[in-house]
Formats: sequence, C-alpha cells, structure tokens
Amino acid sequence: MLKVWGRVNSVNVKKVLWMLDELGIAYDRSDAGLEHGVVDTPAYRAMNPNGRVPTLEDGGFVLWESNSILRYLAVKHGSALYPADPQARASADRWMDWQLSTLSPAERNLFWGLVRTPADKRDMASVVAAMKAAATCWAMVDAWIARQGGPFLDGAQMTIADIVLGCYARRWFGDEVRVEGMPPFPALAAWYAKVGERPGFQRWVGVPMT
Ligand SMILES: N[C@@H](CCC(=O)N[C@@H](CS)C(=O)NCC(=O)O)C(=O)O
Repeated sequence: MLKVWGRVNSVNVKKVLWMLDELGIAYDRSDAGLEHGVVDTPAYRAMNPNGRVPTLEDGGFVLWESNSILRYLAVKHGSALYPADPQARASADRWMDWQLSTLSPAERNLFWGLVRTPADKRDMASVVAAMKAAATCWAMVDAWIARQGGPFLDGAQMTIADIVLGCYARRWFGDEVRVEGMPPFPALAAWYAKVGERPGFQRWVGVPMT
C-alpha cells in the first residue's frame, strides 16, 4: 500500500494528504519531522537524503518534494487535476514553481513567527516584514484570479496548483496569523472560499494550525 511519511501539521504534507483525498486512494501514514524525529535516521535518509517531509513510498519507488509527489500521483492515476493540455499544465507548473521559489521564502516567518513562536519570544518586526512580503506575493495571485475570472486559479478547472496554493493561503487567511495592515484581497478570498469547499481541504488544511 502507498505510504506517506510526514507529520500532519506540515504544509507540504498537507498538500499530499489533500491530493490523496481528491484521488480517493487508500494509504498508510507515519509521523516524521520536528518533534517526531525520524527524518535524521539512516533508514529515512536512505529514502530521502534531503531529510524533509513528505516522502512517498509506492512499492519500491520513493519520491520526495511535495509538488513532484502531486504531479506523480496525478499522472499515475490519470487525474484531470494535472491537465493534459500543455498550456494548462504549464500554468499549473508555473504556480507550483513560484510557490517554491518566491511565495514560501516570503511568507515563512509570518507563520513561524506567530504560530510556532511563543508570544513572549516573538520578533514582531520580522513578522510584519514577512506579512508585507507575503502581501506582495498574494497581491499577484489576487490580480491573476480577478483577471482570469475564477473560480479556480486558472479558470473553471481545479488543478494541483489550487491544492498547493490553497495550503499556503491557509497561512494568510487563518485566524492564527492576523497582523494589522493585511490587505483583504477579494478575488483571492473568493478563490480561497471555493477551494475551502473541498473535503480534502477541510480534513487536512482547514484545521487549527500548529
Ligand atoms: N520543498 C520541499 C520542502 C519540504 C520541507 O521543508 N518540509 C518541512 C515541513 S513543511 C520539513 O521537513 N521540516 C523539517 C521537519 O519537519 O523536521 C517540499 O515541498 O517537499
């Protein structure tokens, strides 16, 4: 049976768990990462030399990097979530690459600085700086969705890019990460409400962040 390694409060593990819900595939999962350890053991490093979560095991095949895992699962199971049309596929790929290269480094300390740092140890200047950097990123997505017309990132068809950005948008819209001066982003909020209807989002992403 398919096996996922990774703790459920990891944004990158959430992508995979949501995707597996979309596909309706049975799997096992083992906690790994942060307080669960595991990622530094020789056995884990033999599977994933990057020492991060998630890792997917499919029979003898091992894959890490969450966005690659989503692509693999979609292709293997013939899912329309990774469109066959080259341009639609490339657009989904673009947003997933952008999450890795641009969004994630920008927004990281908004989440870490508030959710993973006790109140008396917070560096609010760095949290506000991350909020502003994240706002610059989300403003792009807001404008993109407004121009495309929604309801999903690239129009009528939901893709794996909606899963990827949906997991990160939770770290913008969540009650846990309120900072004064956060722009409302109406088109982004409407898209977030739409992806929030997915059972996989509700089960894995729309839960309290820890
Ligand atoms: N680009 C990688 C990033 C993986 C990553 O950094 N995962 C984090 C959790 S979101 C991690 O492993 N943190 C260390 C840990 O949990 O021990 C991916 O998308 O899979």
